[in-house]
Amino acid sequence: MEVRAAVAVGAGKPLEVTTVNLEGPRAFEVLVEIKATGICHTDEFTLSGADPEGLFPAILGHEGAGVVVEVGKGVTTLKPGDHVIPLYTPECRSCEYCLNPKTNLCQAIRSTQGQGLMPDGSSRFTTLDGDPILHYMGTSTFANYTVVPEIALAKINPDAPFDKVCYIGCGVTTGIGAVINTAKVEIGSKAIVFGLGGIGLNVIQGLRLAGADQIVGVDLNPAKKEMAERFGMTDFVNPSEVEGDLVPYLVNLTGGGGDYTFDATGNVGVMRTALECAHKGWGESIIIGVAPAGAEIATRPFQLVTGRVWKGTAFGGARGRTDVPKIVDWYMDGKIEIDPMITHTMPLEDINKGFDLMHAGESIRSVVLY
Ligand code: NAD
Ligand code: DAO
Ligand code: ZN
Repeated sequence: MEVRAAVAVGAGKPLEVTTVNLEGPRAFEVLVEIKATGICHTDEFTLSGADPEGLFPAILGHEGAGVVVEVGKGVTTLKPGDHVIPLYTPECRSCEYCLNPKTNLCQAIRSTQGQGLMPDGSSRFTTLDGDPILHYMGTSTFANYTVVPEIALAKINPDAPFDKVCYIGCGVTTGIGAVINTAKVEIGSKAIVFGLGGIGLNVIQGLRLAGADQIVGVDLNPAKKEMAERFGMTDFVNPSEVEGDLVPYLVNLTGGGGDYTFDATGNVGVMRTALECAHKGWGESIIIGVAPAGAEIATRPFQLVTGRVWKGTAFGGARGRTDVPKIVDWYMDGKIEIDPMITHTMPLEDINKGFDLMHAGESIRSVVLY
């Protein structure tokens, strides 16, 4: 079938909105009509060429929501009409990783997904001339129809609005999950969050949900303060306004350091600061941000010897088919908020404007509506 898609034709080039061919689902695959998709910093990371795994031409997008149109042979858990969120971290429930409660990094289709291919090693997308176009993160939600493996689809409440819950496909789950699944924050904790963008704001609302007492937000952009306060931030720090070293300032502000600190910037210097302002003896620092290719983190080992812990998290430690439907229900029950974070919407034809808004620091989330 012919579908409309925004194709990433090369690093640093704008997406080209065009018509492409999409082959139907093969065995254990599902054709999904995408109704809405968020534009995440990670799409920008790949499009910019900074992503060492970035491949072109490809159809990017990993924060979508839509409806099942057709299922391939062998699909048993989904049927046409089901509402779904595609998962860039699948959950096969049978690989060595899925069977280990310590991780959410299902490896069932990891190698082909990383190559921009479906699990059988081929692509379903081609140009109208028949040249292959690669998938991205197993999801390719910058197309109005996409084919996704069954194990990479979470079935969700059919009453949930696509234009809001698409954000649960990455930002919401990553931020809230980092607090609940990775850090396992306790009631009364003190926390410091670096970067108050689409991920950091969700870390903040996760901390509020977990009952943290003090939630310090750190961002160079003062325009981020108001929204972060709305989601539960208790103190705002702009590093450019702090005289002297930021670490002792934050340690003093939190009465000894954060019980939990989070990097949601992707800057390795910030990651070091986040580790070092975690509380001596027990503070844990969680890396969420994805750093540029080749970047390395550093600290003095004595920081760890004296009890600080460095951790990382992917997709908030969530097991998508199990956890994403629950997070959609939390939204439907009013336990978490999403609407104010969707600051801009646009048709697919204007998707490059969504990237421009991100570059200008003007949006939290832009959502493409099909
Ligand atoms: P964003 O651009 O919306 O937000 C980043 C924020 O960090 C901005 O508000 C910016 O002003 C602030 N910032 C930048 N440099 C800073 C500094 N030196 N000190 C303080 N604040 C600074 O990005 P986002 O969508 O929130 O994503 C954040 C990071 O998380 C990115 O690196 C992204 O790739 C990554 N990410 C990781 C996962 C995961 O599973 N681990 C999932 C999605 C996104
Ligand atoms: O299992 O090796 C693996 C792949 C893990 C991918 C995790 C991706 C999380 C970070 C990228 C940000 C996604 C938007
Ligand atoms: Zn698995």
